[in-house]
Amino acid sequence: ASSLRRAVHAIIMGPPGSGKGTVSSRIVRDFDMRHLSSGDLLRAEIASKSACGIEAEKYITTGKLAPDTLMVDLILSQLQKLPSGTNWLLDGFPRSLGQAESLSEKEKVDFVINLDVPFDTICERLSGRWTHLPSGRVYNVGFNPPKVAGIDDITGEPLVQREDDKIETVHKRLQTYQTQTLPLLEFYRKRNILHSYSGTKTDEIWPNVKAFLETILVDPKQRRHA
Ligand code: G5P
Ligand code: MG
Repeated sequence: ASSLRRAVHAIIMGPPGSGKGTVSSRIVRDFDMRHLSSGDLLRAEIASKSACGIEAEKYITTGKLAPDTLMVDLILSQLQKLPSGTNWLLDGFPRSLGQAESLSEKEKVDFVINLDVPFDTICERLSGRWTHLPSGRVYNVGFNPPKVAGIDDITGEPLVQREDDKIETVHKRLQTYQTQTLPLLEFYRKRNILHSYSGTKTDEIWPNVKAFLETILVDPKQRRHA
């Protein structure tokens, strides 16, 4: 009785540059899930110069976390806008215990995918990342270069290097991850919903993530290429 199935709610976690955006784009390509990236949402708020964007920008450019209340309001309001029954995948939220607790008060989370990628690999990757800000699409000079340098494949619009991908800010973001976000793994491990994938290459991690998702999203309607 697929009409009775409950929506699937998932989180993708991992340090900055671990491939959350890259893996998420493969998930939405192959499965019926809505991807919500907290970083993409914040960058959209900054671009539109909203009060929330102006507030958040100070934190992003220094590699710190934006305040919990701002993030919880932003994400929960987005989730409320989704039609009921939507399968969702949160990328980059929650990132603190406070955020995780607020989320768990409002929403059931079925599983957490954790990308465990060494910090050395990350520093190398982020220096070669190019981003299409309006869509959040990411490229990398070596790994998945755009067809034309500096131009988004789909829209033909310019790509930019994110302000916070400067090496000093990357180090700060990794520190923030270690002190504030890493403890969340334990929060979800205790609830028996944490699934970790280790590696230095997304192409090696992805088949394992995909195989896991196929065991959860078993209804053919939830698979794009079934
Ligand atoms: P974001 O935007 O969530 P981060 O730092 O968590 O930022 P980021 O940088 O977006 O995460 P990612 O999505 O994990 O990284 O990784 P990605 O973009 O897919 O891949 C990184 C690069 O590596 C890309 O160029 C990709 O092409 C390449 N790549 C992928 N796989 C491979 C591979 O196998 N090989 C190679 N060579 N390359 C590969 O958050 C930004 C800021 O917003 C605030 C914070 O200030 C945060 O710092 N924020 C929040 N604050 C508070 N609470 C929250 N919940 C917040 N969320 C965001
Ligand atoms: Mg990302």
